[in-house]
Amino acid sequence: MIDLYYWTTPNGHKVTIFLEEADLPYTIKPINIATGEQFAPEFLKISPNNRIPAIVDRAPADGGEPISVFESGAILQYLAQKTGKFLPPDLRAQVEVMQWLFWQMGGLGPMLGQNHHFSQYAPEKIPYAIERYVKETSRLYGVLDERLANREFIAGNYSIADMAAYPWIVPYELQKQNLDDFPHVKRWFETIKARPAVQRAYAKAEDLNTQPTVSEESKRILFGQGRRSASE
Ligand SMILES: N[C@@H](CCC(=O)N[C@@H](CS)C(=O)NCC(=O)O)C(=O)O
Repeated sequence: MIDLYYWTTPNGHKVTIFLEEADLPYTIKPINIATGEQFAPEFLKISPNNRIPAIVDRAPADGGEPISVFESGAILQYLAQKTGKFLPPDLRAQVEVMQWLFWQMGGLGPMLGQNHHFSQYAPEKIPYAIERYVKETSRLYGVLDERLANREFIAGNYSIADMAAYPWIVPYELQKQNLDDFPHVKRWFETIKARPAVQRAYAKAEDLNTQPTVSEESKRILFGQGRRSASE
């Protein structure tokens, strides 16, 4: 059984998508990041970076003590290795998946996150910052579009690379992107959106969080963070 420490954000959706696709039993442990639950000492033991998602696998493959994992890319890789699903064993095919997974983790996610921040949440509209991240978002969509021009999924077969990227494309309108400009991304996006497991994953999010709007208090919690002291 997997415990999933989760909130209803793109990085959270990556893991519910995997768990639904692989049909693995799991329990959601909600961590409401808008109210500061990510700072609870018990959660920080599992996720020292005070971010969701994180998992605890209570039945690891080696039969030993429970294993906890934070960072969505590491979680996807762990679950893929545990189940033998969505990460091909063949060396070359695996490299294809892993480089695109890291591309998502190091590029697509962080850059689109900054796009969301400066376009929607920053207390002042800074045209330079908005333009910088909207343009970088377009560039990354362009890279993905080229990649998908001659393959159905990012690394050939449907894989953890697709599960990592898809939730970040869902808010494309907020990111000031038009999917008609990226026809291969559009086709890929519609294909993944139609998958029953993906629909189940997003339905879980809707059940949990009926108020996804970010209040002024949650902005303070999320965007006012500085260094935590070790004694806190
Ligand atoms: N690189 C991390 C990023 C995780 C992350 O940024 N999570 C956000 C939600 S999408 C979060 O938990 N934010 C809480 C906070 O900023 O305190 C991952 O992919 O797991």
